[in-house]
Amino acid sequence: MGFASLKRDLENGPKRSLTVAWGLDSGVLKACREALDQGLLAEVIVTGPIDKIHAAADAASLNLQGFSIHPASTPEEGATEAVRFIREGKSDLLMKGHLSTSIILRAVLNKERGIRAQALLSHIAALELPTGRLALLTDAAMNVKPDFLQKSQILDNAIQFAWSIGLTNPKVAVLASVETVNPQMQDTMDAACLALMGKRGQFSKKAIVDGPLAFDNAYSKDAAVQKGIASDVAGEADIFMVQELTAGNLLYKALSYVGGLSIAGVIYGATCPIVLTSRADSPESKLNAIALACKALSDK
Ligand code: COD
Repeated sequence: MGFASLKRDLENGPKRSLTVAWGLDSGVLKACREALDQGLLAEVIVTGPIDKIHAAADAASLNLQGFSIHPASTPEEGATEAVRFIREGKSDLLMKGHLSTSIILRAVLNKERGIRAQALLSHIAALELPTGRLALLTDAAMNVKPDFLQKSQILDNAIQFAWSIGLTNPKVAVLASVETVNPQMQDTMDAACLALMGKRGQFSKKAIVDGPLAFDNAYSKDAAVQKGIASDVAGEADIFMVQELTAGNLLYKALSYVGGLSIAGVIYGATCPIVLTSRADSPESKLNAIALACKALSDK
């Protein structure tokens, strides 16, 4: 399954309502227009200054039929109001507009007015590999230096998410810089413990977890064979888990810019998936991220 077949699968499913927080970004509005036109969405609510949202739409020659604009005068207010639409059940999906990631995440995490569902929220990106299948990468954008408990929660979120988009019984590679356990490298110890948790069935859904694996032997069966590594996951990983944000973010951007892969990301663990795109993402990538979030809702 690649992004094209993921979008095709959604054609006959329910059309969702999506709310964009501080949506004065032509690229985001364009992706929403496309998602409405392709029948993924039934409506788009946008928070922010009405005149600037119209100006962003005009700059991209977009018509705003199917959009409703809810006024907000600061990014913080735009984020809080957008989260309120989700909390009150008036909209199904949340999307980041032209505001910093931490502002929308703080509104989502707010203890009284937020929309947390799981103990930990985490970022999950879907990558279309050169073979055409989707794999997930986590966490490249939310949890900076997770401790072991948080790593296990990040992995649990990714396993649940994989099942929700149809990657059942996912194979997980917990990445480190080497594939052997080295007591001087905490990441290798944590990866081995996560793999053992997988073997003991300690995650909320079934998965085959192996680690530590270096990226070469996680990605390529040949590389694993040449190093003499016997692994059910090598070359077939559905989930690549990194162990800190910097590593994940570098990998995400290298795969996108150097590797040319299509990548789309969401935050998982709130009451709905949150579409998180960056300004530099292509319109296609933004549309893929909306489709990914719709797909994650499709088992609900
Ligand atoms: N899941 C659930 N609760 C969380 C999480 C999480 N991932 N992170 C923090 N919390 C809770 C804490 O337990 C606490 O109760 C409250 O939220 C505030 O926690 P702080 O003080 O650590 O959080 P903040 O507000 O300083 O920062 C939280 C952010 C998510 C905003 C922060 O971790 C962050 O900025 N992450 C990186 C986001 C980013 O810039 N990504 C872009 C990289 S491309």
